[in-house]
Amino acid sequence: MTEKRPVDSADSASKRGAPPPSRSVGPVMDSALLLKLYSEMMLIRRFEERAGQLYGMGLIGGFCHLYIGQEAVITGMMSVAMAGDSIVASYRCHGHMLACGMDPNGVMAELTGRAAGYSKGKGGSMHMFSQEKHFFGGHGIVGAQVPIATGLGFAHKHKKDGFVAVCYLGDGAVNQGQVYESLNMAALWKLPVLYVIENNKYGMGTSQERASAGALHDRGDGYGIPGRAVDGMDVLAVRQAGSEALDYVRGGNGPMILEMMTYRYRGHSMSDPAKYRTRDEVDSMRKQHDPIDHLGARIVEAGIASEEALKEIDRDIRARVAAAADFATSAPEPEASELWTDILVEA
Ligand SMILES: Cc1ncc(C[n+]2csc(CCOP(=O)(O)OP(=O)(O)O)c2C)c(N)n1
Ligand SMILES: [Mg+2]
Repeated sequence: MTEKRPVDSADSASKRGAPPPSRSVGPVMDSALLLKLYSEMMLIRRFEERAGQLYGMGLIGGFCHLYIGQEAVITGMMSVAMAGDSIVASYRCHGHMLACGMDPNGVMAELTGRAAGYSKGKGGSMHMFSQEKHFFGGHGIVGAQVPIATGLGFAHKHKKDGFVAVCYLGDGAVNQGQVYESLNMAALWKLPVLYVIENNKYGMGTSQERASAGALHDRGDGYGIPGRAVDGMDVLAVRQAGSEALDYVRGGNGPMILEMMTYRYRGHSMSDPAKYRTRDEVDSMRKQHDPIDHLGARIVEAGIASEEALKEIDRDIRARVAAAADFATSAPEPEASELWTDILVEA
């Protein structure tokens, strides 16, 4: 429960309103760590590609929002979180679940609506939970995860368990009113909550620049919540900023905001005409900033692994994802009687 994920922690000496100065998160060229980060990002990429294929084949129903392009954010953050920290995300959450350590078979089976899925096939893409991995959804209402994370932060503070709540929200969600009610309470009661804005530049078909005034990481200014922008396409930059921010929040200083500058390559959901951006824009992001290619090149340059070795990792991951897809398409559907379960909890 209190096991720390592989983190190089550092002391936190910041005051509210003054985020800690940059510190190194340890030897950046730690070979095993770099390969682990590479594999974890690749697992999310291949899983999402496969989910997109299954959707196209009609094997996944309802909504499905792919995380392709944004893998460095959750991978870097989870590499510096503690195993008991609570994680809450939006509907673009498959990557978050995998990075939390949830089983790809169970996640894929939920996508295909099978009884072996994390929500017994009744939640689908946007509504999966794992108490064991401290993953609290998966939320289809834009911004709904923010008060939930704030409540989880309240619980961590009340229980004095040393854990924090990490809330992932989109650039579009930042304009929701409930976000500000949450920020106010989190700052007022110094709750251990880290708000991670995944600024992928678009909220459905609306560009963030057209929809939002000011810098998103400054949205906590009025409450004295420090905020910082981070290169969300660079897993090591995410890791470093995440480590510092988690130290700050865990150190009893109250909440903090990180704005991850990232990009989604695929459409908002599976039915997106993509008329709001050019193909050139997407291609140039992929070519110049892809988080997996970028880390792969660093690994090869540093002589940590050859290109062939990286391909081998990819082959293993593809096989693992193919097995998850086979499982998810052959596992039984829920019994009709399940329609009447998990509707109401009587306390
Ligand atoms: C309260 C609410 N309003 C509107 C919607 C419809 N909607 C779904 S996703 C979305 C855009 C959100 O964009 P962002 O927060 O940037 O997240 P991203 O999809 O980019 O990950 C909207 C408006 C919704 N689900 N809930
Ligand atoms: Mg967005």
